[in-house]
This record gives sequence, C-alpha cells and structure tokens, in this order.
Amino acid sequence: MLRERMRAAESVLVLTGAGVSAESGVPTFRGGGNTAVWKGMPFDVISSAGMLQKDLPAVWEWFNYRRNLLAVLKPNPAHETIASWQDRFADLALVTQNIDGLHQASGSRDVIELHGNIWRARCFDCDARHDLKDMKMDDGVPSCFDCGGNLRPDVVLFGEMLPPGAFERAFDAAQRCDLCFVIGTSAVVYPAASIPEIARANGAYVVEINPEPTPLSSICHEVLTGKAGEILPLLSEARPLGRAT
Ligand code: BJW
Ligand code: ZN
Repeated sequence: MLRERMRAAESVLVLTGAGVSAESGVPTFRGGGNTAVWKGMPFDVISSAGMLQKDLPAVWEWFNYRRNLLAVLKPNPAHETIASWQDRFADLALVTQNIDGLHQASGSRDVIELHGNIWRARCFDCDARHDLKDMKMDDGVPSCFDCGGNLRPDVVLFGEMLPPGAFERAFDAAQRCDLCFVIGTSAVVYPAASIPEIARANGAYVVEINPEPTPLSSICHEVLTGKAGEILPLLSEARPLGRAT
C-alpha cells in the first residue's frame, strides 16, 4: 500500500518529465502539443546537436519562442506537492528532465536537472554560463559577456552528453532510494529513463503517475493513471487514494 510505503520511506527519488508541467500550460514533446514541430522541423531535429552546427540562429529562434511562452506560466499543484515533500522526507532527490525551471519556482531546492535549463546560456568558447532572465534578447545569436564568443542555450540536445555530475548524482540517488516516483514522462529518452530501472534493481518500490502507459509501466509496482496535478495532492491527504492498477 502506497501510504504505508510513504510513511516508512527514508530515501525518496522523484523523476519528472514534461507531463508535470502540462497542467501549467507547457506543451509536452510527445503525444500532442503545439511545439512538437517547429517551422516544419520535428523537435528532435531542431533540438539536436547537429542543428547547432547547421543553423545556430534557428536554434535560438526556437528557444526564444519557447522562453516567451514559459515566461508567464506558473507552477501547478504537482510542482507544489513535490516541493512540499522536502519537509516530508529526510532524503528527497528531485531529478527532472524539464528545462522550464518550474520546480524551482515552486520552492524545490537542489533540483538535479538532467537536460539543462532554458533560462541559461553557455559560451561555446569559454564555457561561461549566463542567466537569460537578465539578458535582453535580440534576433540572432547572442554573444558572451566575458569573451565575446557565441552563446548557445544551456540545454542538452539529442546526441549530447548530460551536464557533468548530473547523471552521477541521479544514479547515486537511484541506488539508495527505497521509494521512486516516475511522474509525467514518456520514459523513452535515455539515460533518464534508466533511473527508475536502477532504483527498481536496487530494491526500491517504484510508482508511476501518468495518464498513459509507458515502457516503464511494466516494471512499476504501482501505476496511478491520471494527471499529476490531480493525483499528487491526494497523496498528501488522509483519505484513501483512487484507483491504482
Ligand atoms: C502527463 C500529463 C499530466 C501528459 N500529468 N503526466 C539508447 C538507445 C537508443 C538511443 C539512445 C540510447 N541512449 C541514448 C540514446 C540517444 C538519445 C535517446 O534517448 N534517444 C531516444 C529517443 C531513442 N539520448 C540522448 O541523446 C541523450 N544523450 C546521451 O545519451 O548522451 C550520451 C551519448 C551522446 C552521443 C552519442 C551517444 C550517447 C540526451 C537526451 C537529451 C534530450 N533532450 C530533450 C530536448 C531538450 C531541449 C528542448 O527542450 O528542446 O529533452 S528531448 C525531450 O525529451 C526533452 C525531454 O526532457 C525529453 C523527455 O521527454 P519527457 O519529459 O518524457 O516528455 P514527453 O513529451 O515525451 O512525455 C510527456 C509524458 O507526460 C507523456 O507520457 C504523457 O502521457 C504525460 N502527461 N499530461 C502527468 N497532466
Ligand atoms: Zn565566453
């Protein structure tokens, strides 16, 4: 029973994906949404390492468009419930594939961002990071304040390595957790999707929250079918949970 597991858990890992931000109005990548295609290009083409070489201005245009969409969006009850778990569990690791910063906006600290952050840029030449919230963006490719080199969005595109240390921290948390939540991810992108597998292999109880089944559903001990923003607040309430499969 999940409530018992939550009471007893000492170390909890939460892995989130785009579905956690869906109820805030952020489009998901797969299964519908408006940003799956940008000017005729599928997102895995425009958000790829190859596109940085081929057309950096187009990559900036795509990310500027998305930052503009995100600028007015707010965290939803899913983000808020997860943030409240910092006080509920002695050891909580929040690992996200999301680049939108909404976990931090809801009060989560020390978020392990596997795929970077859309509000940051990185210099190709000197590797300096710059906060885009402070930067006035024009069309074209912005320049580094430190060395004048070309900047790129500080996000992990297809075919790129994850930020140094991020997967290692998530891997450690997966090895030590006794309860693992997999929330709002299609679980098709690796190495992120391996984290619940590692947790399960190390004895954790694995719970998925998603309106749709995923390739990970079959290894989960419980699948809570529905929206994260509706189900997660129920996990903080005293009354019995709804249907679990
Ligand atoms: C709700 C909901 C609600 C809706 N409530 N839920 C092994 C085999 C084959 C290929 C590979 C492999 N290992 C690695 C690869 C390559 C590749 C990969 O995984 N490809 C697969 C697709 C096949 N991986 C990589 O390239 C990674 N790098 C890497 O492995 O480096 C090592 C290496 C380098 C070079 C060569 C070889 C190895 C990097 C992956 C980076 C992913 N980047 C993106 C784009 C970020 C920038 C941007 O935003 O544009 O990250 S892709 C995109 O997918 C984004 C997401 O973080 C990621 C995951 O998506 P997510 O979060 O799961 O969202 P969706 O939309 O897919 O799903 C939403 C879910 O929510 C759905 O299930 C809904 O049902 C649900 N939902 N409403 C709850 N209200
Ligand atoms: Zn620089």
